[in-house]
Amino acid sequence: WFSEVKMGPPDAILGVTEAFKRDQNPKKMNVGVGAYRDDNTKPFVLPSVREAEKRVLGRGLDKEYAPIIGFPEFYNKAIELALGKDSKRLQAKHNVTTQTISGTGALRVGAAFLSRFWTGCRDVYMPNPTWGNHVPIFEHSGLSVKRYRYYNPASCDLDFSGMIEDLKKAPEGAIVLLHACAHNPTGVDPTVEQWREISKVVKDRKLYPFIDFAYQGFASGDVDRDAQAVRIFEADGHDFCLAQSFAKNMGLYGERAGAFTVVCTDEEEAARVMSQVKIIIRGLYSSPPIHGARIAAEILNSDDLRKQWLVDVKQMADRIIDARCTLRENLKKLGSSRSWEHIVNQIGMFCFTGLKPEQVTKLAKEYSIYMTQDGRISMAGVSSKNVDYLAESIHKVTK
Ligand code: PLP
Ligand code: TYF
Repeated sequence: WFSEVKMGPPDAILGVTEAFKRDQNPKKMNVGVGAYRDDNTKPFVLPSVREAEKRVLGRGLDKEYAPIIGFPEFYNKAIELALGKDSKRLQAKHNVTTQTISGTGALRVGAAFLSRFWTGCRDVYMPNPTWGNHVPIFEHSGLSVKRYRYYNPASCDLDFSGMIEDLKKAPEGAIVLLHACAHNPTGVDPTVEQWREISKVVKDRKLYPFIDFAYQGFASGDVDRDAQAVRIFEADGHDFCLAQSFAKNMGLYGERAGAFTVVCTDEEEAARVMSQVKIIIRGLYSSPPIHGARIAAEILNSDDLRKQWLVDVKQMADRIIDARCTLRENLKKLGSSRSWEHIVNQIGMFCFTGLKPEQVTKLAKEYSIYMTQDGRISMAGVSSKNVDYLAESIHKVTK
């Protein structure tokens, strides 16, 4: 039956882990996938998550199906975390919020909803570059992927004028995908002033914002500060879609806890949109997984756990910032003639090194250091124990 099916390529990001696993070198490093590691490069379960899980298990809950849209104790707190307690749109009940299968699920449900109901243009404008999975998520839903300029490799910084120019040229009614903070893969975010201008252009050009918020807390260590862009869009009166993930900021990767929101024009529209989002989810996977959402809800609803969690998030963000500084310092000490300032200027989980594909290949082949082909390093995989080796190896391939 499937004799015509061609072999597909391995995933650009997850394929890196597969290659890493096959390598026998004891010095090998996996700085491919964006998953936080502790200073011993071991997966890290947040203390707040451990405690929340204990409390959840202590309740002896059953394993019944969750409702189609998940648990309200989870999704109501999730959207409040993004928009803030004082959000006017939440108070006015303009939001349609559902639990989803992590951030990917939120994007996929959103893409399916827009594909079915969006009456504007079917183009989705994404930053160049963007998270690799954004493209198939929207294409699988039948929308057409376009790009806006985002990163300037010459300056290792935001190409803000290019971005604004491209957004101004986008057709009226197009969808525009924005990374709320800690842009993946570049680690480069617009400033607050730039966000205000982006918001204005999106409004003037009648574009529809879809905001991907996968790293709340990971950019600055402060969940409210990282929400500034989203809150600017709310304050400017946009209607928009929002995808949230608790994979990174709660370290709940495999638990798949996320949320999807449509901020609607009014409560009546929200009721109609909710009915259709439910129909879409039912047809895709019926209902979301329960355990991760229970843990996240436990944290977000208890004062003590929430406090602990904010400390945990800050600790992860700070360790990454430290690792950036050490990597840059080491490269300087080794006498690298290149400027590695961007390593410390970029934020969030990733560093877009500017390494060329052949240098990336050499690092994997000769030094057993595995990163994505675009030269992205997951800083979360860098520790005080392997940072010297990483710096030396990068120096050797960039001499
Ligand atoms: N969006 C971006 C930009 C990401 O980097 C990720 C994960 O790496 C996600 C969404 C969604 O991840 P998950 O489905 O694990 O929540
Ligand atoms: O490192 C990244 O950019 C992501 C991480 O189910 C990831 O691709 C890995 C697995 C997954 C979702 C996201």
